Amino acid sequence: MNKNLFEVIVVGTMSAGKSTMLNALIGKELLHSANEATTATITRIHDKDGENKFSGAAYNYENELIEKSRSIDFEVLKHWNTDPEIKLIEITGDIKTIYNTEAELVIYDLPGPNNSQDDNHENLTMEVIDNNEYGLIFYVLNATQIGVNDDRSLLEKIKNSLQKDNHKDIVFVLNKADQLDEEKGESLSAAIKNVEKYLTNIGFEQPKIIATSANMALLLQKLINQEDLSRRENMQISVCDFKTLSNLSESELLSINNFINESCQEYLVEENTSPEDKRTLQEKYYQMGFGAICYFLQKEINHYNHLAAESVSLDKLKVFIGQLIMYYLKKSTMI
Ligand SMILES: Nc1nc2c(ncn2[C@@H]2O[C@H](COP(=O)(O)OP(=O)(O)OP(=O)(O)O)[C@@H](O)[C@H]2O)c(=O)[nH]1
Ligand SMILES: [Mg+2]
Repeated sequence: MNKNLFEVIVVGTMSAGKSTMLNALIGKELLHSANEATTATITRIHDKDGENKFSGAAYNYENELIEKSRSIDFEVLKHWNTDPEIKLIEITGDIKTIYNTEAELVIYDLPGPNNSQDDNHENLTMEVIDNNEYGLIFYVLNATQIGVNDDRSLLEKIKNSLQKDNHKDIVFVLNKADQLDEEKGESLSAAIKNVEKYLTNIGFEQPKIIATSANMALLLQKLINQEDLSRRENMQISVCDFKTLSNLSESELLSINNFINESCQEYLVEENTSPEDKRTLQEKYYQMGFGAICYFLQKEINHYNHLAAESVSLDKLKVFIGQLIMYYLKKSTMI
């Protein structure tokens, strides 16, 4: 196991919104998302604090580097993602929503396993989940298609893998909650209860379920970063009155609220922006479920940072004891 590696794995059925959720987390429309089987390759995103651009590299099935770019954008990634020769894309940049000091943080965007373009997707997904590194899995479900997509066998495999000595936790994200029509009887709380029942039946005990709308969260991030929105996007965000729900406990919700309050503090002191606006947008982003998503991510990374820091000081202690023994050995042979 690599001591410094912490993996965030985003997995789920085809078109559930995995790439969109990652874009909303990165705060940039980088990964290709569309309303059909879209992600065809594995993308690994490396978080490197302080980088002001995302750079990238693409590898073929023989693990040979075939393309490279110092400044990567949506178009380049879209092109690489549809290139049948490319199996793996590595990108590096600063993911500003996450603070990590010790971890080599890697985020995986995986293709939907029921993507008929490639039978191998489920195996690839399980390889990443089984690899025994520290990490967190976000399993994305489509709120409008509960029970339609047959992801039971994949969920069973994941549950079995997590039962072994696997260092990963799982959080379920019920995406596209904005598409439920409460007035037509499509209630979000009922959808959460359904998913909870579905997951408990498979064997997940007290699964954490967070409802969200990844594409609305992405639009909010674009506004926070002062990017221009298209006319359609402006319309979408102006009519969005989506309020999220989860099945989290009172104490978890309290911790999440504290996390949101602390995270929003920085906007009060930031210069050259209109602080109220940014703070309001950031709060909206968090209230859309991304507060809980960022909280769980940050909590795991903090715990991991602590572990990594302990193991670093343990290593230092070992070196020190070794040096001490050498010193006394030398001294005794001198006498
Ligand atoms: N209404 C709504 N649409 C969404 C949401 N999240 C994603 N979408 C849309 O759903 C479609 C699929 O999103 P992707 O992010 O490509 O889904 P994916 O899970 O990465 O798909 P694959 O990689 O092909 O498995 C896109 O058209 C998105 O714009 C959401 O929260 N609400
Ligand atoms: Mg995708």
